[in-house]
Amino acid sequence: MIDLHFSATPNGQKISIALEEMGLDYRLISYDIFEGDHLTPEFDRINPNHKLPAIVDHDPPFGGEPHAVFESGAILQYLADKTGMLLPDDPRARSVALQWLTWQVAGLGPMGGQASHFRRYAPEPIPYAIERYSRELDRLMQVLENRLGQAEYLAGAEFSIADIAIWPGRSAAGVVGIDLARFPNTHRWYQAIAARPAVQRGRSADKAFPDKYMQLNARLSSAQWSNMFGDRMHSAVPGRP
Ligand SMILES: N[C@@H](CCC(=O)N[C@@H](CS)C(=O)NCC(=O)O)C(=O)O
Repeated sequence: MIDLHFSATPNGQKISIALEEMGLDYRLISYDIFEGDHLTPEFDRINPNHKLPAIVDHDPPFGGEPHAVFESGAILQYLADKTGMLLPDDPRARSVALQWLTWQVAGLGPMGGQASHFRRYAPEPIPYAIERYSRELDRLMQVLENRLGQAEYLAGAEFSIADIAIWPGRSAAGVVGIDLARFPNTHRWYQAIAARPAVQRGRSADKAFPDKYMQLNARLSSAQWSNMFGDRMHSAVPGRP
């Protein structure tokens, strides 16, 4: 049994989809990040970075104590290693899969997050920041489009954890003003993955993005803003004022 510490966001859905695809039993523990559910000392013991998702595996493949894993890319790799699924055995294809997985967690995800922040959450508009991150996100979407013009899936012929890392954020890119119609290869890939039964289970009603996380002009209360970006979020890390 695996505990999935989850918020209904693209990062959370990466893991619910992977667990469904791999047929692993899990218990969904939902957090409302606007309300600061992830800022507790209990959650610090699972993820010292206080972000979702995280898992606790009560039956780790190496035995012993329950094992906690944070960072969505590390969780996907852990689950692929545990099950021998969704990461190609062929060393070349495996290397390609890990390149695209890393590209998502180190590039597409953070850049998309900043584009989202400055377009949707910043207390005042900062045109330079909006332009900088939106343009970089658009460039990354073109990189994805070009790859999916060469191969069916990110790693090549096989669906892998690289696709799972990238897929949930594609619909969120529309919310920050990316014109998805410009990327037909990405659309073809998105539709093929959306039709997978395990993917549908991994984003079913209890895991679907709530409207409040998808608003273009998000209006947070001061308490919610503090939980997400301000003093409450910062002071959750021990040692911070
Ligand atoms: N690099 C992390 C990013 C995780 C992340 O930023 N999670 C968001 C939800 S999508 C979160 O927990 N936000 C709450 C906060 O920043 O306070 C990963 O890939 O797991």
